[in-house]
Amino acid sequence: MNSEHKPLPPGQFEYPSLERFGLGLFAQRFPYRADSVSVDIAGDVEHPLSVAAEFAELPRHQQVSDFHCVTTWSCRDVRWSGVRFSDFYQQIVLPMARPEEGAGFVVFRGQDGYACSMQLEDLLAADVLLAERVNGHDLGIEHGAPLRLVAPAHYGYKNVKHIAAIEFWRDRRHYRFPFPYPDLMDHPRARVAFEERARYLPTWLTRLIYRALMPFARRKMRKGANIYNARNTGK
Ligand SMILES: Nc1nc2c(c(=O)[nH]1)N[C@H]1C(S)=C(S)[C@@H](COP(=O)(O)O)O[C@H]1N2
Ligand SMILES: [Mo]
Repeated sequence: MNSEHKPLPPGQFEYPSLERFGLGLFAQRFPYRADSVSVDIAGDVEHPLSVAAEFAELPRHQQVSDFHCVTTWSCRDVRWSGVRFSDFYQQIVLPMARPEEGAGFVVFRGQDGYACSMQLEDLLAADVLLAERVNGHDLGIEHGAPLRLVAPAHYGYKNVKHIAAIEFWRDRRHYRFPFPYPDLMDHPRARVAFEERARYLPTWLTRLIYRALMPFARRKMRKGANIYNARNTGK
């Protein structure tokens, strides 16, 4: 389908490029190991483990999908490649980590300290990737090196970058949205099509607040990346 005629989801406007974005707290936090993938699998599992070589052997997929940030900007037609979450779950998590019955509350932790949860059933959708590449390049520190989640049906904040660990829990006891940000910013599913931006607040208010905050967050993230790049090219 020609994307120019595909309407954006409710409350979103088109932004011309995928720029580094996120919560201000993480603007100057970066991955400590950006060049090789290693994922800790933990939580209510019989056998917690860390995978690297096993992950490298999974089949790779490419997909083109639109990216929707909760602050109302969307970037169309982002080309990702990586491993389907469902392959990772079926070929690594189930046989090797052996999650307990009902461990369907999944927490992703980033190397920068960011964390967000997803429901297992949402992660098993065919368009959910653990991505290593974007638009023909390996992920850089801007977009989540070495590995990030891509779940196009869910707002950007669920798409955790710089993945360090993936935890499978039976309940949400071991998780909170990064402090000091309020829990109400974190909808348990955050589906774009249903405009599940946040909890409790009316949609019109959430749009208004986020739209106002967006330029500040963008500026902060840009500045953070510039500082990182200056430090790492100066060496
Ligand atoms: N580790 C980590 N993942 C994160 C964030 C972050 O600050 N740290 N920000 C989230 C938000 S709010 C958005 S919109 C997307 C932005 O992805 P991008 O920087 O590749 O555009 O990453 C999400 N994943
Ligand atoms: Mo976002």
